[in-house]
Amino acid sequence: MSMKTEGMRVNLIDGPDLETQDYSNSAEMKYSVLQTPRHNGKRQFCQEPFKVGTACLVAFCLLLLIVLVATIVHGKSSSVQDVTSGSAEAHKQTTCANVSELTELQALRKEKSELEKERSQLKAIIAELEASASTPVQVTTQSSRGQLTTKDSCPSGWHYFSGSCYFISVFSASWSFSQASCEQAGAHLAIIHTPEEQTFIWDLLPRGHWNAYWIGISDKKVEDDWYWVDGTKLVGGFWEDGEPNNHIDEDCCYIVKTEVLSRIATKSWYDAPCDMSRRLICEKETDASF
Ligand SMILES: [Ca+2]
Ligand SMILES: [Ca+2]
Repeated sequence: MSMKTEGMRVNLIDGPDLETQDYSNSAEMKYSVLQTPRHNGKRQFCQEPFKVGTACLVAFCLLLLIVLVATIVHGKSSSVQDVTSGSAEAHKQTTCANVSELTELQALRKEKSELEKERSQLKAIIAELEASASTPVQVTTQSSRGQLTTKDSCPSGWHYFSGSCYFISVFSASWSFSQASCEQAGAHLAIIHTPEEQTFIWDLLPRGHWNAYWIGISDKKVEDDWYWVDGTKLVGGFWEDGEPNNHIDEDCCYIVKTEVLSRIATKSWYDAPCDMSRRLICEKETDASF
């Protein structure tokens, strides 16, 4: 192998050094110039995929890391939200339970207050009735049969008419409470059958703005089917014009004696809600003992 050939072989293997290469030989220079780019291009061609792959791998790892971090953060956030939401729901339920208990407590207190008020009223009624019953007096009056008699007697504060004594209260109570109060005294709410009896009671009542007194009749069981407290059915009655009208669920009857003088005894009955607080008229037959 000649020196020239050997030089060309070296150039083929190691590549030319363009700065130190002696290009005096034009053919050698031409060969070197032609070969060098091809040699470098092959290197770059081989290195580019690796660089791209590495970059992609790094980018993928970064993306994976970002996703991982985001997942952890989101998971923690969700957990915090779940805990917060659960705590809020528990707090809400506790608050609702407390409000319910408070409402129930207030209702019980109100009911207790009303019961205490009724108890106080009942005590006053019983005391008044017992006081009147403890001092019976002999009454000489004219019976319904027109005969004078001394056997009919009424307690102090009670008024005799035709075999019965009548008590007019100054206190007020519901219809049921009034009937119970009369029963405590061995009486009942007044049962009125005749215009004379109605007029007698009417004359006992003081006039007032709306002085109203329970009597012993109601249509609690069947609407517009009025019965006395002794179980007998009402016949007729002394209703005000337009009454009874059951205007606001009205099942109990009272007598009204207003300051208007034109109102008369035989048109003085009204129906009204039984839980209204009114004065009352008790009646007791005189053949029973006080
Ligand atoms: Ca009614
Ligand atoms: Ca009415």
